Amino acid sequence: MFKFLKDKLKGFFKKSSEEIVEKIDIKEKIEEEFKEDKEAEKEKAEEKRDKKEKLKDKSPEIEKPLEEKPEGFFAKLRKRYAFRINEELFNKFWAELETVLLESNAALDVVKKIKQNLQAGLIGRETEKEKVEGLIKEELKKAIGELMIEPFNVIKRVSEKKPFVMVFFGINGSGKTTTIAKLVYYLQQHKLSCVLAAADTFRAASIEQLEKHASNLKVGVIKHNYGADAAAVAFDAVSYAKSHNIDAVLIDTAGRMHTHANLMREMEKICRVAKPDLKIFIGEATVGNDMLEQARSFSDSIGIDAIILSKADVDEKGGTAISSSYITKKPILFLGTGQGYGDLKPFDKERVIENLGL
Ligand SMILES: Nc1nc2c(ncn2[C@@H]2O[C@H](COP(=O)(O)OP(=O)(O)OP(=O)(O)O)[C@@H](O)[C@H]2O)c(=O)[nH]1
Ligand SMILES: [Mg+2]
Repeated sequence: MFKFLKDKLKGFFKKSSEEIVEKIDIKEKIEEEFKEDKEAEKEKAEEKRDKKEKLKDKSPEIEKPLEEKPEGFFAKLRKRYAFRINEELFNKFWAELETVLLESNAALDVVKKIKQNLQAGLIGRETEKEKVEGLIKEELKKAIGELMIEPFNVIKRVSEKKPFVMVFFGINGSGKTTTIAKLVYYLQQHKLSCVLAAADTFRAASIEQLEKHASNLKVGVIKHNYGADAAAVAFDAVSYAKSHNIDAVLIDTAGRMHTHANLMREMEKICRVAKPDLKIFIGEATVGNDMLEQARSFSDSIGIDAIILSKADVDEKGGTAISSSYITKKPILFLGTGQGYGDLKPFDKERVIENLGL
């Protein structure tokens, strides 16, 4: 997972730390940065000499050595090895890091935000040359961490209201039906009962696909015929859950492009009728920036509460995972990590950052 970004970052740090630390003339930087210190020292030395001269003139016999304040160990070390990260140095490595992030499917706005955070955290910082790489990595981790929103506890939320209604939407083939089945499995593991609504009355074989999962997982499916009103199916499923004391209703919907006005209106109707407690956008991690655009459009027209990123197991790049929350301002709840029922992992910010190998 996210191998591309991880490898690219590794390559970037390997190359850049060599470039930053070795090729940049640190000595020159030190001299530049500490020129002021040197001038002040020179002035101090001249003052001392003047005082000495004056004392000599007054009474040469009682001449006392002037107290020499020894220069501290750390001050010496700082002069020899420390340098300040300035804008010029920042720009040198940023150009390359920016390419790494963009190639990894991070959204443009996200890359801009990372730049701002890094600039704020790095420019003007003083460090020893050996610590530059570590410092940049720390700041990068912090910057990426700030982009992601900590997800809420799904089990807790579902347990708070009965029935808890969730509707899932996204473009065609993004993994909605499979993710619903995985989520049923996850809820069952936490002793929560479920019923499914086959509100994709549009795509051939969609109802049978959902029924197959339902039969494997031993949950009920509320269905109408193909071509029926999707909102009516959702409504019936909620009524069924109410009358059968079921904890959660999961509404499967037909895949739709965010640009298709009629289908977006149908989605709005489903939401009006079923009054979902959570509107979940299922996006394919591998799709990158297009997925973020879809999420933004769905968010603008229907409003989304959370995201599940499917197919994270086949997403080498990783930029979508770090960008989705910043773009939509909504949390990622889970990552789909395979085709089995157990392949749904609660989204964990720290784990994602760890995965980047920084
Ligand atoms: N590797 C992998 N494959 C997945 C994952 N989630 C879904 N898939 C696969 O993606 C394909 C499409 O999944 P569906 O669940 O049918 O997608 P959908 O969004 O319901 O599709 P439509 O109803 O046609 O819009 C299937 O072959 C799934 O097995 C995942 O997390 N990882
Ligand atoms: Mg489907």
